[in-house]
Amino acid sequence: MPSRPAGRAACEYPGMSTGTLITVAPTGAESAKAQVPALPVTLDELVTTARECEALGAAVIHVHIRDDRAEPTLDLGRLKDTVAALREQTELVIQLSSGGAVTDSEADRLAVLDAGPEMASCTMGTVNFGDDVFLNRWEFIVELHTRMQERGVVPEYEIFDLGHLVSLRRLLEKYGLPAGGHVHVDFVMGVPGGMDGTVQTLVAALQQLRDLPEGTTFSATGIGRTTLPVMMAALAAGGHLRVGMEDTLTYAKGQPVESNMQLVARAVSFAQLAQRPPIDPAQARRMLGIR
Ligand code: KMH
Ligand code: ZN
Repeated sequence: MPSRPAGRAACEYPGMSTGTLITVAPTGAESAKAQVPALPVTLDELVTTARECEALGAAVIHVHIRDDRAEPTLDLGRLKDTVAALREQTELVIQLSSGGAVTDSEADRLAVLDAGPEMASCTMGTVNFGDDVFLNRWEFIVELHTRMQERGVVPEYEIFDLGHLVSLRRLLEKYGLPAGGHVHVDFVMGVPGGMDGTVQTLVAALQQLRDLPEGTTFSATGIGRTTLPVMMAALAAGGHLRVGMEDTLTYAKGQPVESNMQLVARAVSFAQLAQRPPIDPAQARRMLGIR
């Protein structure tokens, strides 16, 4: 098993307020392998990426998988194989996407939990998604949340718009805390149709976070050109980071991303500069309430 990379935060959570949780989202469901050859789409590519990102400082992996034609899939057998391989070859917290692609059915998205992840995403509302709609009906959210409670799967609540925080508050008030008792949200900023990726919007989201249970933590990811401002603002606000090729394909103007490792390495550098070094997977599990 990989050992803690140099520069990891040594302190524990809570009281570990200086550490940064880095999540890598290496694949997503939106980009085509033909257009983005560096995208990890096979199980081998995914596991190799995961190992390398863990060695650099990632603690959580947000997983979307692809089929033999590199198309997004929620095939349960493949998901189970993916969870098993990542569990065997890394110590990363495995967070399966229950969002899938905008074309996936609610039934398939709920069945993701049958693959036995320790964590899964749970998007808190519908959002325009470029030319598409990412549909998340209230009844579906409630079903996902309660199934996760029953199975001990810890959610990461995905917030694409400010109203999603209102829904999260309502969800927790009506249906109780998630498995493990800790609330962690991820602000996905800069999606065309969702909240924009600016400091001002992050501040507005943080105001609303105050209405959530004490101790709620957040990470943030800025899509595309909002990657850097969101990363720096999140660090400054005491938040955590999600980076990866699901969200970012351009490293700098005119410079395509070469690999997920490049993005994780940059996040680690920023976190260290901010004197909030990355936490390791064991610390992440304690922070997130994963038993
Ligand atoms: N691919 C998006 C439609 C999630 O992973 O939970 C949904 C998404 C969110 O990426
Ligand atoms: Zn995702």
